[in-house]
Amino acid sequence: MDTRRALLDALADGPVSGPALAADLDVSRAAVWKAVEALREEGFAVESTTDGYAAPADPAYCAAGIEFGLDAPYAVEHHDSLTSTNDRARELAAEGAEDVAVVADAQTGGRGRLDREFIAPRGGVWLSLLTRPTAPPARAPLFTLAAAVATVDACREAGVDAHIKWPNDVLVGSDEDGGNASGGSGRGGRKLAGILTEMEGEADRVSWLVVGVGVNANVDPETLPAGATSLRAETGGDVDRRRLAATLLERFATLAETADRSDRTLAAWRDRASTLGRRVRVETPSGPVTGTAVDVESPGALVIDTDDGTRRVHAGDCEHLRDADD
Ligand code: BT5
Repeated sequence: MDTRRALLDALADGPVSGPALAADLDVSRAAVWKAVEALREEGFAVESTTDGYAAPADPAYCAAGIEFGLDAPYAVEHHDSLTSTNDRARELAAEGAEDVAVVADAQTGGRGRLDREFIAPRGGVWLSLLTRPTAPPARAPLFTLAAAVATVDACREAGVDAHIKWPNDVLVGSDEDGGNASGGSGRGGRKLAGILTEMEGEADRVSWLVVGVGVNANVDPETLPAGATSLRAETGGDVDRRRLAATLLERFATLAETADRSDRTLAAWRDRASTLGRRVRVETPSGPVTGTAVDVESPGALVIDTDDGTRRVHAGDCEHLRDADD
């Protein structure tokens, strides 16, 4: 483990003196001092107390802040602004990196699926995690489901009752409480977060996988597309983005560890989904499929009971229908 992470871990256990740290980490005192200064420079304001170095009471939303006390095997890279955190993670993948989470305060060219634009102003959590799972490419959608579960759990911890709309939207509320005259938009609620997974693989193995998650955390919904909401708008106050990002990474790591046991991820997903049991219309690349969503199957297919029998759809945009709509 590098000195930086070891230092963060030591600080998580309480104040510790420079000499004790040097002995524990088996490095020189000068190396400890340099590592402390580097953390401060990043924005993690290590305090000097009579008991030695101590972590800041309220760590900032920066790389070290997110890594501090993080129970997941990821390093964090923080940027003030990027075109897209997914693009940066792909760049890191090309350089051979793995297990890195890229976060940015703002994105100027955030991407959704099918090259749609994703608006990502300051205040949100825009995060892309680069991993190299030992899984065949066909199982990649399971990681998207895992990310949706992790995102919902992080939002719920922040006090917002989020749910998943297949395949990867994280929403709050339902159409019915939107209260518009047409009785709902079919969106299935207000969109709080979106997920974009990209990967490169060979025939039998994923080479790299980038899971990009965008959560409208402390963002004014007026700066977002219609139908979007933010954690701040839902809770009435700023949420702790550092905790949100850390929880998201920790939940994802736990599910990814057991990705060879898809039943765990699927069960967690079903538990948090609002799509199952609903009448839906999914726009698939080969045309619309309408019916009742009855289940999700590995690696992420939505099972729909239609008038013409059971259909399994693997990709598409899903609309929640009111019974009279179809
Ligand atoms: C998504 O696509 O929702 C996936 C979004 C993934 C964004 C993350 S942020 C970190 C990482 N870096 C990136 O560049 N991307 C990832 P999709 O399901 O295709 O939805 C896109 C649609 O959502 C748009 O066409 C808008 O209608 C709407 N939208 C755009 N920005 C939004 C926002 N901030 N909140 C809610 N809805 C938004």
